[in-house]
Amino acid sequence: MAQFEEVSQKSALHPKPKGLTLQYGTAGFRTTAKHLDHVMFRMGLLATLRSKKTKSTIGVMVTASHNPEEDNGVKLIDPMGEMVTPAWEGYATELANADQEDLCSVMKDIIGKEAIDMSEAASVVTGRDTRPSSENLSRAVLDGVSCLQSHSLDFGLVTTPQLHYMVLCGNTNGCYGTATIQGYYEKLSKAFIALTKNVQKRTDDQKRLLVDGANGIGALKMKEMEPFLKSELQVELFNDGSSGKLNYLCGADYVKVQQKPPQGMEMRPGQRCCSFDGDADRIVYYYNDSAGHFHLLDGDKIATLISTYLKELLTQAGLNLQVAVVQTAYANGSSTQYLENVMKVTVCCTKTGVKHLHHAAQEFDIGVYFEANGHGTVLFSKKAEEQIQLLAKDPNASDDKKHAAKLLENTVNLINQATGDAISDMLIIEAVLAIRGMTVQDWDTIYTDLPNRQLKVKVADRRVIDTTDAERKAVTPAGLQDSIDALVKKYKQARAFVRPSGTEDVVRVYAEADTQESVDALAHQVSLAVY
Ligand code: 16G
Ligand code: ZN
Repeated sequence: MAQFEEVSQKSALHPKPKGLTLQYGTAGFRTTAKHLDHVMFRMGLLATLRSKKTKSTIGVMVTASHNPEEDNGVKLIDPMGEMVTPAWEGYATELANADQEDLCSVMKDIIGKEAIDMSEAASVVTGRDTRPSSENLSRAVLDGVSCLQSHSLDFGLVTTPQLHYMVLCGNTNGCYGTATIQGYYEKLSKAFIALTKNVQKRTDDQKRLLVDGANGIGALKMKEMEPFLKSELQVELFNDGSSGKLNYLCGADYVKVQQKPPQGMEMRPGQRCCSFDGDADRIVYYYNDSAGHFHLLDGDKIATLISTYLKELLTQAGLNLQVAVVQTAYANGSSTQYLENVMKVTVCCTKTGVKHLHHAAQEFDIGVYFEANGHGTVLFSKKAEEQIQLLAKDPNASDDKKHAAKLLENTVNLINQATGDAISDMLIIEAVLAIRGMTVQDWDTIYTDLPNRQLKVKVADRRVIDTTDAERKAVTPAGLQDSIDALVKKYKQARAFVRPSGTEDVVRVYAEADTQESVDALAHQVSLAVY
């Protein structure tokens, strides 16, 4: 077949470095950019096969998120804006690691296993972050796509969630929104303005937000979006990419891990600040108090703020819809306690990685999911969206109920349901704070985080650690969990777990307890038990 000849020929232009094996990990392939050209070409091929199989548009995003600027990565986006299924992650790994001469036979194998009709049309959309390597790498993706005569559309510089949004819009005949960058800005800003315009006495100070763009794509896109927000949000942008290096001493990951503000941000006491990560799919908030102490409001605090707001509106609207919050083992124990015992919402815990949280959240009428690191969104079931829309239009509903339903309707429109999105999350947080008349300090005091500590441990083979119960218990090696349990017993309000990282060659240790001294000691002791 001519298609395969072209694949053979063109793949020679994207040679695989000898002896290199890579794995499609938690968020796709990620490694030094130098080693990724062949992977990109091959992901162009695989995205085309996936498109033929699903008869839908598939996305390919070139980014390494919060990794250093020298790294890069790629991930595939499935028809509804989700991560690809595990079977296709397996194919991605096989295809990326195939020797040059075996490439076509590995492809034919996938085509056979999935019974793909190669005469089907295909459509692939691509996007990339601001890394210097991203432009060439995304060209390699498009080279792969063109080998199989697929239709392609390159969105160029976009945030990861913007590409997820394009894929979802493209596959739902525009019902979700218009599949253009302009369409994205218009949808979100319209909802944001509708939510905030009726809020009385919002001062300019309350409208002001300091944003750390991590010197990445999020900064660029915030500048583009600003005119659409019509001064309802006044963003002061730092680390906008004009001079600093991507993710270097800035960005959501740096702020969360270091528990300190990014470099270059001029914070006044009490001022609301937030940081995006390198591809703008994660966000954390923070402020300095008048004594100069730094306060971090992470994904758990965001989930609490949003779920509390949604629950109140549902009660006001008289809608009987179940709100659940999906967390991971990293969620601070105080947040889980507060959600379960005070807010009385269902809380469930999944393995780390957005795809796990996303799938769990789909099980509820309204599923709020956030990782502590700031990655998350809200999913509304069809039933929930329909009930909200019906009530907002119901001529017999009371003004109070209708008002709540309209707020809910605009909230649905403001949220990027394809995936966690720093820009959309920021706008929803700003809207909630405005509507509820809350300062960042009010938000922070909803509950107090338990002191916690994360450590990394380098071991010979991290795969010897196997976990269960959403990574909260180690099943192997034998005796490890018993040792952890014994250590945890020595401290008050304590909890600890270990898990092999899905993105780095390390074992991660997490601990929390009643005081910082206790938790530091506990984390240290647990890390010794891992050896
Ligand atoms: C990836 C995941 C993130 C997760 C992190 C855990 C996506 C898009 N990203 O970055 O959600 O928190 O991995 O890394 O799924 P770890 O396994 O090294 O701890
Ligand atoms: Zn990211």
